[in-house]
Amino acid sequence: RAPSLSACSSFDFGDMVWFPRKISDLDKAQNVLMYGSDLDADHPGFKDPVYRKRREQFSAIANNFKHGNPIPRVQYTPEEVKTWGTVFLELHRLYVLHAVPEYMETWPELEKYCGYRVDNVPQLQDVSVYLKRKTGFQLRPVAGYLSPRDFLSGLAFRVFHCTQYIRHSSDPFYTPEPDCCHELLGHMPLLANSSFAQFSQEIGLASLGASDADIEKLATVGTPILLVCFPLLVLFSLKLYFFTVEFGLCKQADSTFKVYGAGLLSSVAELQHAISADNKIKKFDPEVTCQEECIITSYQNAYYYTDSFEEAKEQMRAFAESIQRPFGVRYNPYTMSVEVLSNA
Ligand code: TIH
Ligand code: FE2
Repeated sequence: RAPSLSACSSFDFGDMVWFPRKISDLDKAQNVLMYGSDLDADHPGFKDPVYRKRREQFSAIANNFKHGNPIPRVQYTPEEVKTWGTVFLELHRLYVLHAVPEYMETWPELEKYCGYRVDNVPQLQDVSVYLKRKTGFQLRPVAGYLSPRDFLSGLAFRVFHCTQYIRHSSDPFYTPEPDCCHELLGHMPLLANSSFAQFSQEIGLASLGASDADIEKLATVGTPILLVCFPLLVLFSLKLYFFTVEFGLCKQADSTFKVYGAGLLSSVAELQHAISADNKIKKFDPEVTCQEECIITSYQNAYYYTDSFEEAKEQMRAFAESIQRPFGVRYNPYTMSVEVLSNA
């Protein structure tokens, strides 16, 4: 398939939007979209003044953070540790049955090096040091939902933006926004897997170069496939990210489905929902999946599977290559920077 390049044929390099070129540029790409410390009305913590106050402390840590700093340690309250323990215990039962083997493989190291225990919330700094050694990923604290553009840009540098606060105690089994249970239990075990780490970085690199204005406009108009072009990169990368890294499944040799999506691996309620709704599980196909709606505050309408991470990666790559960007990007690991190459 050769996508139409109509909307980008007259690209002028002077029009290129800003995006981070070196890892420290991520300090300038920190737009929090929702929640942050000013919680929205449908958030379970909205009416709880103690929770809101507490969230301000976490926002301050994230807002003051600069690349290269250690991530400040947090003393979690007994109530917070209790919530963590409830989520941890219940999920653990489900992981044994439903998590992909790659997820289970890294658990022992997280227990050994990062303090993963039912009575302890692991510290982001410890996890960051561990991941850096293992797959080159590092963590950055963030105050709430980061704009998709900024979040995906981080992945291009093997930086994962991580919330540090914990969900409200009233609903441990589902929360509408990411929290440390989601990051630590959902994402970290797989970021310690080198194939998965590579996959995550490639999604990030594929997303670089479109403006937020383009995304807004195109997201509301819908995404006719004929207009596939680089301004859609962020939107498409986001959808592919969402239905793989957040909600993906892998089909096993025995034809059962196992879960690797972090949004499922951190929610007892949605995990149970997904694995019991066979008719909602569809084969991952970037062309189809990038048209699916991402639902943020409740369960997904559909979940997508591949036969392996490698397959997801190959499909993602082929799709990213089919969308021609007027410039190329290449990551230089020695300088931790993105080089922009002219395609002309
Ligand atoms: N719903 C997830 C949970 O309850 O753990 C958190 C999120 C996943 C994806 C976005 S928010
Ligand atoms: Fe997530």
